[in-house]
Amino acid sequence: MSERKPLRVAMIGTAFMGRAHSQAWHTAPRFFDLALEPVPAVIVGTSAKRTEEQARMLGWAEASTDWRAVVERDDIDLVDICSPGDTHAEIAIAALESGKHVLCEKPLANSVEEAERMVGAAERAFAMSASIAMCGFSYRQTPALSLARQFIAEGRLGAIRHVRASYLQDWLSDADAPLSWRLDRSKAGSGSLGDIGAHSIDIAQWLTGQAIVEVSATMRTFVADRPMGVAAAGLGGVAIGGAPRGPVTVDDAVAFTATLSGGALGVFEATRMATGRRNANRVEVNGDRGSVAFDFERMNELEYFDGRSVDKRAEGFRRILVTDPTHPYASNWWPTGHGLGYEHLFTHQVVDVVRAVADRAVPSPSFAEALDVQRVLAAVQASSAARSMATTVKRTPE
Ligand code: SOE
Repeated sequence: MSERKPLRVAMIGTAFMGRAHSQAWHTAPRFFDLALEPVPAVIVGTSAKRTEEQARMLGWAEASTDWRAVVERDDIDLVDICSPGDTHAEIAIAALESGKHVLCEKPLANSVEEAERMVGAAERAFAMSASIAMCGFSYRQTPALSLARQFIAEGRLGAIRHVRASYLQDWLSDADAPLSWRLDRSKAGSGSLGDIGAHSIDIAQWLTGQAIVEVSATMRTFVADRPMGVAAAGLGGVAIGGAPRGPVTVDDAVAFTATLSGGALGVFEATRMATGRRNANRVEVNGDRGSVAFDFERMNELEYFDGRSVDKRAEGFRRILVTDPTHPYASNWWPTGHGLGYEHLFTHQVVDVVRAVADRAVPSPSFAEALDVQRVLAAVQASSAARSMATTVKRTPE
């Protein structure tokens, strides 16, 4: 038996993120030296049958359908929120007010107003009981992106001029892919923008240390209605044969330019309709001395260009295989060259959250950092709605 003090976890959500977080709660204490031992205590869902099945499958001691009762229990220390965005504020605030630590999936909320209330609750809880509140922008925990951030902080890239980020998926390319909660504005807040564009916004600000201060955006919904569906293991669910169609109330795609506080120019794109691109979460940063480039579809690699090299004939982007023990998080895994996968991000996220709890430290990404992303999401939506920067291209009349 472990000598470590337990950290008893209740997780809300049984679907994709619930499964990813579950494996992380089990794996993190086996591979990393943690001061506390996470205990997967209660999993909470909406259907009793599915929640009990998932408790058995994913290794949770108990199943419940009553999140309110669970967050008030004295034998729970941390609440992990993996449910749709419209539930985040209510659950997180209730958990923080009853003295729990909180890990909440991204985007933090469905509106700036909700996110502000969550930050207020997090600040009060930290002051009162050192309760921590972290948001799950899990791509920060990719070893290659952590290395990119170290390079930028060390000045290897020099003054940052460009941030180019695109997050491309294709699970909505088929116009008959079913209507899931991710396509319902009242549940998800927005579409590609909040679901995946939020990751790019967070990565851009975190990598460069610069805030996005101005945006000019266009959003598009290509498929206005879709067949009703049922949840399934994949992202989109499964359409019910002959089902009626319901309206899509979010964006399918968004593109925007941005100005960053240090003067860098940002170009962003997010879509779940980039046919053939499965999870191409890409970012490139160019400075006056060097560049880095990353694509999650090759998540173990970071491209790095060192513009100060003396051997000009051999100059070019080099591919760093980010699996050496000197690379972030890598020393706890496999021998050099034996790569990591998507699930490792969540394991690293648990490591970071448990360390913040043990150290009584403000975690990163904090709720305040996630509110900052929320403000950018709101500005992008406002800019697109106002079409403020849209200028019609003048053409010769036919
Ligand atoms: C769906 O587009 C999704 O599951 C996102 O919600 C996640 O944040 C991303 O990591 C993978 O794709």
